[in-house]
Amino acid sequence: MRTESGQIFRLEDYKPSAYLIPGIALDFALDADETLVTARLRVERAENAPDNAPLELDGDALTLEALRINGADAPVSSYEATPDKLTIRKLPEEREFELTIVTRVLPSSNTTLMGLYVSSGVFCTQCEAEGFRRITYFLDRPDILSVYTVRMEADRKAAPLLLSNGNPVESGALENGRHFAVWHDPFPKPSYLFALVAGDLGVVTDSFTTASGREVSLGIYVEHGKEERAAYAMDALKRSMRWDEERFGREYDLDVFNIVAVSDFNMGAMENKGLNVFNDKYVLADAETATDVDFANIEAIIAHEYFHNWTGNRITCRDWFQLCLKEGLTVFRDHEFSADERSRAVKRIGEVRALRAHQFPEDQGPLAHPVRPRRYREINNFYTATVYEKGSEVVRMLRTILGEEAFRAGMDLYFERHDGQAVTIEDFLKAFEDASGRDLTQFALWYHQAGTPNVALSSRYDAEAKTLTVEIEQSVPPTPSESRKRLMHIPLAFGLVGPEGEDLAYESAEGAVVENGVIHLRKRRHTIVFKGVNARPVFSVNRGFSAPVTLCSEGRTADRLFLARHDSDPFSRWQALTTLFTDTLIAASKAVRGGKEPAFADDLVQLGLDLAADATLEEAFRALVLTLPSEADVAREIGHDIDPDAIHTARRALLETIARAGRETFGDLYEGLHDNAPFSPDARSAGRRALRNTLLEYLVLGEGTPQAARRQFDDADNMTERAGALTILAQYFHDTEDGRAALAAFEERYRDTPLVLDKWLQIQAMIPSEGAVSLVRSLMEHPHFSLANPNRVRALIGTFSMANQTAFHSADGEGYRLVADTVLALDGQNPQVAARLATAFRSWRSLDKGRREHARALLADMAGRENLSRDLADILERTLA
Ligand code: 0A1
Ligand code: ZN
Repeated sequence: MRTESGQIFRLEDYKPSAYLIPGIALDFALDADETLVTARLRVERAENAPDNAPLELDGDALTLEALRINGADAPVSSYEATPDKLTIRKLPEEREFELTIVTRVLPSSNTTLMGLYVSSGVFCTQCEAEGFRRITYFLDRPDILSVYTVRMEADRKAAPLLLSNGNPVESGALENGRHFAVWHDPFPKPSYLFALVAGDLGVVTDSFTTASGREVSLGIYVEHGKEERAAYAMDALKRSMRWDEERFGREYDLDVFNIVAVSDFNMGAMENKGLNVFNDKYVLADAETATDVDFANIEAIIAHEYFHNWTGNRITCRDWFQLCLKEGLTVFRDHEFSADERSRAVKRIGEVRALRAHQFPEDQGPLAHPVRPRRYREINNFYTATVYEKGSEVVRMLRTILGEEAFRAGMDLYFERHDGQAVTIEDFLKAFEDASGRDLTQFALWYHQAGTPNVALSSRYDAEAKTLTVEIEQSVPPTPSESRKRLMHIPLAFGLVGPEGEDLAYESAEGAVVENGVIHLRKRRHTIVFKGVNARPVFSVNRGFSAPVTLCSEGRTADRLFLARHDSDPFSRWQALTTLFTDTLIAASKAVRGGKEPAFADDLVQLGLDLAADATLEEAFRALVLTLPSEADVAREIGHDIDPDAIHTARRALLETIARAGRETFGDLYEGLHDNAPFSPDARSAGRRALRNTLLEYLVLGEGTPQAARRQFDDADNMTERAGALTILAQYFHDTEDGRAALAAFEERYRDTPLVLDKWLQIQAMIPSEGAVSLVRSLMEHPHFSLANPNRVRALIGTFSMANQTAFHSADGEGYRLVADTVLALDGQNPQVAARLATAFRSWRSLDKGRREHARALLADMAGRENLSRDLADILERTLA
């Protein structure tokens, strides 16, 4: 494990490397206990580099076995090797030379899941961001691009399959039951994209013919017996490959494309060139074991990793500060893919909900950082919602500002200009400036400045003059180490909604640049006068969530009720309703705290019922309409002195109010949605199931008995409906016979299906009862649970900390203690996952005084421990600062 180090890396300190490594040949003698790695590096002194610059190679927990320079053993006095660095001071005079480095690594005792490790008997690697240095000493930075040739040998029985990046070259038998394979990747790549997999796995194969007629062999490798569950992933892969050709003109470039699913993985998946490695949760799916959300995630992540082949691999990052260059852009691409494959409106609402749930709290708390950070202590802590999701929003705004055509021209220029390079955000933006002739200087602040901008807005209509005057003001709140903010370029899509719901025309707009339905906010304050507006409109703004801002507009409830029913933009309809629900929940929470009964307006409840029953709307949209803002959503909007118990009580009261009002309608709707068609994971069918599950919760609450949920649980022929029913039984009836029986039946049925048992953990981790902490502690003793597997930890402890507000924030501090204990126990094994779990504390300052004190004490206690990993120390320090 890496030890704590206070070193801070800064963007402005970037220097090109004095040495390059254009080629590397790696040889692995694979053995789970002890693997010997022989790396032959072709090293070149960079032009302009001083002759005598020492060569400093990165390492992490390495043991050097041998070092040769141009084939001869290096004299001991010419170098210095520690587990985390190899410094060679005496080097040949020539500009080019060869280094041979032999290291010894220990795969089976590698619990960090970085570098070379073993997952369920399969050797695999994870090198992003800095895992390659756990395999061999190297210039482990993304601007060092090398052509890789990889030879592996292993026991043939234990590892009949030997995979690496690129194309297969050669394979054959060796003595003692061993065999070997050689792979060659012709595309120069950074070390973080290196991968190797060796083991005994089953496979699903297929092929894809590219637009220019090249045949690509596709393989998805999974545990034996699980091949059928990889069919959907294969289908998603082929659709992704076609889509990237059609939408971005990008073709695949190798003869093979392989995906391997492993069960121990720190993140979702990894885009290694030609050999994507996946968390099996994002590959395996069928009706019996996966929910519709799982299917959608698989489609999105398969696409995401595939799209990285161009945005990330062919064009990569100059340094890790540029992480959003590949991640924000690739998330944008996968969002667009899913929008094209499914319902665009529903997809957009989902994206915005996720952005608000994960990125907004990050941007508004102690861990806030710009989309392109300027400093870091541990890069692994920057795989954040800000870099990924806000990074994607920034690319989306770029498209809104430039328009589809100029955006595509900019992308084409970017691909053409930078193929094979390691570049920066400045290079990216320059391609769009050059392709469109626009100046993006002010827009670039979205990459450089942290914090969620606020936009305040008011409007008035003058019937006589036929003008609508809109006042808009922007402000960006201070964030850690950035107290003064500059004005942003905020593109706000809008419409003037007329009495019949149609968008009203206007003759002219003065006071800001307004083009193609978008207001370009660039100054602090704009007064925009729309002239020639024939009727009083309702101003609909930030349509489609065109800018990731918080909007504060005058609270005209009647206007919101109107927009929710009539706006032509479905996102805005949903947004209007959500704002109404959120405001009413904030008011109700206040009432509860003041000892009063919460009350809800009839017209709002009726609006919810009407939209839910509106057969002209897609079912998935109607399900979203009935999904109230979560407790965390309401807490975030309240923002300070939060009492999660009051929010819970208020939300429950609103659920019950709607349930009572809608009892009959919901019953009919629910029954009407049932069909006997065989299961299909398509978006339309998924939407029907989503609506059924949402209705089921209201039915159960309206009736006050678990019968309907029990029936759905028993009759379900797919996981979406079974897990949906179980969630409701667990939430509301966990201490009754029905709840207990359903949980036990589910456990029994899926005893041997780990990914499904994770759902069982997850569902229980969300139960908002007094006994929640002890239930989770007891589940940690369950044979299925293990701290060594990130999926188990996320399912139980991650869910508890993110989706069980009353229990995590329990007033006695025991929820915090549970998470803190787990974080500390995990840190010695897997610092990355421990650090990520610790981010659950990031909003601690916004809670009420008692909770704040408990959280502060625990954070301080953790931060004071000895031997914390750099990952965890960094998160704790920033959270407390
Ligand atoms: N580049 C991957 C994310 C990723 C990052 C680090 C990892 O190491 C544990 C693994 C995956 C992606 O964006 O999908
Ligand atoms: Zn990615």
